Amino acid sequence: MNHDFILIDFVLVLVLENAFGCENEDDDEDEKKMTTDAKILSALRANLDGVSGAELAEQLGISRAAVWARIEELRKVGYDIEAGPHLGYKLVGSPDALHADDLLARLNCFRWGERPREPQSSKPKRLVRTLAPPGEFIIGRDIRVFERTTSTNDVIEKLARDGVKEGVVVFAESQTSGRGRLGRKWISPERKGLWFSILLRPDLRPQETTQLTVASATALRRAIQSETGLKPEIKWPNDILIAGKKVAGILTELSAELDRVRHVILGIGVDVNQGAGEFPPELRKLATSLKIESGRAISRPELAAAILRELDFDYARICAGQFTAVADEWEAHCATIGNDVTIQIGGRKIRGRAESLDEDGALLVRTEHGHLERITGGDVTVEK
Ligand code: BT5
Repeated sequence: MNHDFILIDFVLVLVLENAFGCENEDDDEDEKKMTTDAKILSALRANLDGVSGAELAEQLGISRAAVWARIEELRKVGYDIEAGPHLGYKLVGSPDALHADDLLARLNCFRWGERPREPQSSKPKRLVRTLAPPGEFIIGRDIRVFERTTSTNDVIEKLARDGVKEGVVVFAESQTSGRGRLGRKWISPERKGLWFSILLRPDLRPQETTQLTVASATALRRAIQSETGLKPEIKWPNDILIAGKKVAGILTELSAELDRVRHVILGIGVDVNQGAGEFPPELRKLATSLKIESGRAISRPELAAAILRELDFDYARICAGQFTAVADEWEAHCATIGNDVTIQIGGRKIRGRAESLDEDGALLVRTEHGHLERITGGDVTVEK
């Protein structure tokens, strides 16, 4: 029995076949998750110069009075929606809080490769895009937001056992027991970052799941760069760094049989709007936030949607067997490859030069004794 893949990086839960009743939910589950509020926000985002109440009502199959009532509710939770006889309804501002409807709307109003339309003219008040059909993407087709959880990975684990479809994302505004690898603590202050987990059910062998950590890192890097203009670097296996400090971490947890993955939970933490003094003293030299690095507050919902879109894109690449393309991109932005590293694996220390990734996403290190070691977990220090 080969248990190599248990090493360090993953929490592996070996489960007996059919131990849990993991039936997928109904096929219309995606449809159910798109509430009226999500549809209204999606239409408003797709039509930034305004959309008439009559058209919204027709598109959603509800009365104009019902549209108006929902708009009032959205205003109460912080959406700034202008209204006027010629303007129709126009979204001019959104709160920084995470709302599942809003995140769904952001994902449904445009997809990968399409960028949001800039406001152009106030004239045509027609819906320029109808809502994306459900099922067009996987990651984020079902989004749940909690004010507070223990760890979002725990919530996803429960959903996985209940048979919920892959792609569900759980966000928490704060976590009381956020964790890193090997039971380390992950600090998750309220409304300062993005603390979320995703359920995946990929058709991969357990030892290939490092591919998903690698894909998450490339997706996170792209999203952070496009939303902030910063240039993050990736540190194998699970860190995103800016100016040498950690700004995001990935925790990949796996439930598998001997040769088949049952489900993977990707837990992602991104430090977004903490000020320099808001990190605990022991982290101040090691950690940073996007706000500290960019000098401005970053919209968490906007960043969250960008990350989910990029993750979906990379997950599609992994599922299509295109890990090499993901790995090439990863290597191009990696602070580890080509450098001398020290890797601590439990009580063992390996020194050498990080050469590349292999086809499973493991790190290949040429040791000081000239051997090529395949590293699947551990803590890497890059020697300067
Ligand atoms: C990680 O572990 O970097 C994985 C972090 C994953 C967090 C997410 S949040 C949503 C989901 N739910 C969870 O419970 N977890 C995931 P690791 O490589 O072991 O790094 C942990 C170390 O990072 C700690 O020991 C600290 O030194 C440092 N650290 C803790 N909180 C941090 C923060 N907010 N920002 C930067 N570094 C932090």
